Amino acid sequence: MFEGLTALPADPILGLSAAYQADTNPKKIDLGVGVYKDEQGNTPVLKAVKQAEVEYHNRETSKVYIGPPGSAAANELLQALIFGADHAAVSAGRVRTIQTPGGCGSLRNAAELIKKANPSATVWVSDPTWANHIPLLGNAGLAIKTYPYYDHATKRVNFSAMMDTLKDVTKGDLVLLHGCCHNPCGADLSQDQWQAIAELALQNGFTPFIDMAYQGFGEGLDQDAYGIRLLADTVPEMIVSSSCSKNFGLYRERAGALSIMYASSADADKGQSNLFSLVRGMYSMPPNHGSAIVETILGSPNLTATWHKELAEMRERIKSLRALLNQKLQEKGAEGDFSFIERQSGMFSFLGINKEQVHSLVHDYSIYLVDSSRINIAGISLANVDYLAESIVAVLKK
Ligand code: PLP
Ligand code: TYF
Repeated sequence: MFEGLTALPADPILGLSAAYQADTNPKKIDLGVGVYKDEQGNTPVLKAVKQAEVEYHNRETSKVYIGPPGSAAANELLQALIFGADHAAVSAGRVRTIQTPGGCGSLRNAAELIKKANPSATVWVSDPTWANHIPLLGNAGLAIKTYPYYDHATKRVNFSAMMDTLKDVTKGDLVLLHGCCHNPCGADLSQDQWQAIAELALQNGFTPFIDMAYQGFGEGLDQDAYGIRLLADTVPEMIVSSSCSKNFGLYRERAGALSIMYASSADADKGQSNLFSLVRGMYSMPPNHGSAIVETILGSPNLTATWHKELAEMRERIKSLRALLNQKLQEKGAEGDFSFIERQSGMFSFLGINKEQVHSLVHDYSIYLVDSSRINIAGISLANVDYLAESIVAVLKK
């Protein structure tokens, strides 16, 4: 039966890791897959996670099934992290959270629920957006359209073009927004822009759908949730897909959550029962370990303090690397203005070079990045930044 299948290309982002591993050039630099790295190029387990794992190991008495929504305590703690402690919608029982296999599992669950609630819904995604949004939402059968977002010329959000498209989006459709640290472009919405979107959503009736994969990597845990909390104060319904992969460094444990704010607690009860049914039809129940570690950290003031410190270190390292790359490019005489790298936030920015220049960086300089010229800032280090800047300056002349 399988002879009729045709071979498909691999994930272009994950594929870069294998090419990087196989490269024997001692100067090689990996700016591909978006995982945090320290100065040595490692992605260590956070201290808060290691300590929580010991505590959890000692406390765990059973491996019995966890159930479709996962841990109620973990879900409640994540609600507070995302919406803020004591948000009115949470207190009113209008926000319901389920534990999911990573942020990806959350996005896919959301897509399935949207499809069930409104089979003809269109999800509007930013141009550009994270490549995986297309299969995660589209494979559930949802129609996907794009709204203008990043202006490659100004290196900023083209907000007037964005709003000009979104003004025609109406009730029954959804607008997917990156909560912070836009992947791939690094250009985020200002507070005024969030306000304008919240007002438009309220006026037109479309449902905001927020992908929050980098809370704490931009300006801070609360600052990065500004848009979500403003929307939650303004609109009747919204969806939040969140991931613990980056901010807790739990990547392979697949810890994420789907939080839906419903118009009423009666709608919330119905929505939850549908989600449980969808989860049953896909994977029955989520993995436990990653979310149990998150629950252990967020449930302990000491571990939370350790985590906040480690998260701040990751955030500050990325910010300082942004400034450093801009400075080194200037010093080495790069043609053009790269100050946008310093201005943007989170793990990613586009270098803004063409595909041939990207290929030259990969093949001639062993600097690995995706074709779009997106770089993972965390892959830069004090040890490699000079070589990186010199190589970029060289390919800019091509
Ligand atoms: N959304 C965005 C924009 C991402 O960059 C990621 C990935 O890292 C995710 C969602 C989901 O990540 P995960 O499924 O690993 O939690
Ligand atoms: O964009 C990135 O690099 C991260 C990691 O299928 C990632 O979000 C990349 C590809 C993928 C899953 C995660």
